[in-house]
Amino acid sequence: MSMYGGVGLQDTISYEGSGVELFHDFALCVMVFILCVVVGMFYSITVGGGSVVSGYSGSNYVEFIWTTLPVVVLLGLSFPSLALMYLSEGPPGGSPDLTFKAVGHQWYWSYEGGDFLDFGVDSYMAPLGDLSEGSFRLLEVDNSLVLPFGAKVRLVTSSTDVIHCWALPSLAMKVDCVPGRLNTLSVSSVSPGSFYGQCSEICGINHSFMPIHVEFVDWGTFLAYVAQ
Ligand SMILES: [Cu+2]
Repeated sequence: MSMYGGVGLQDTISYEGSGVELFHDFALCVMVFILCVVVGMFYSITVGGGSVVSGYSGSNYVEFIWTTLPVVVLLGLSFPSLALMYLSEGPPGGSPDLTFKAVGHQWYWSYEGGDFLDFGVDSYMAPLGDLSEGSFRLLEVDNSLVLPFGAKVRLVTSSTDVIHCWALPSLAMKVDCVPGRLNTLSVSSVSPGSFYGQCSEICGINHSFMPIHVEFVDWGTFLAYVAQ
C-alpha cells in the first residue's frame, strides 16, 4: 500500500496510474522547493534586513536566473505531463486486446462490447434494500463492467443526453462522455479486484446516483461472463 492508501485514497492498479502518482509526487517536490525559496527570500528581506539580497540590485546575473529557472521548471513539468496524457490514450501504435464502450445516460451507464456484437448491459445503482453487509452504499450496481486484468482494453465513451464523466480513481482515469463524440482511453489493470468510481460531471438531479463498478477478473472468468 502506498502512502495514498494510508490516508484513505485509492491505490492505483495500472502503469498509467502509477505514472500519474509519480508525477504528482514530482510536482509536489517542485512546489515545496519553490515555496521554501520564496519563504526564505521573504524572511531574508523582512526579518533578516535583506542581507542575502543586498548587493544584487540591477544584477544581470540574478535577472538571468529568475527568468530561465521558471522556464526550466515548466518544461520539466510539461514533458512528463504530456507523456502521461498520450500514454493514457493507449500504447502508441499498439492495438488493444478488447474494445468496450461506456455510454452515459441520465442516470445510469450502459456498456457494450465492441468485439462481442451482442454484448451489452445497463448498469444501474443497486437499491439500498439489495445491499448486503460489507457492500458499499451508493457505489454498488446491478450489472458491473467485467474486464480481464492484464489485458489492454480500449474504452470508448459517449453519452446519449448530457455530458457525463467516466471516472475510476484506481486507474487515475477520468474521461468526459460527450453526446455525439467518442473519447478513447486505455483501461488496463495489473491486478484482479473490484474497483469503484462515479460520474464526475454534474449531469442532473440524479448525478450522484450513477456509480461505476469495474471487476477485473482472469480471462477464463471473463469469457464465461461474456458467453452468458
Ligand atoms: Cu452523469
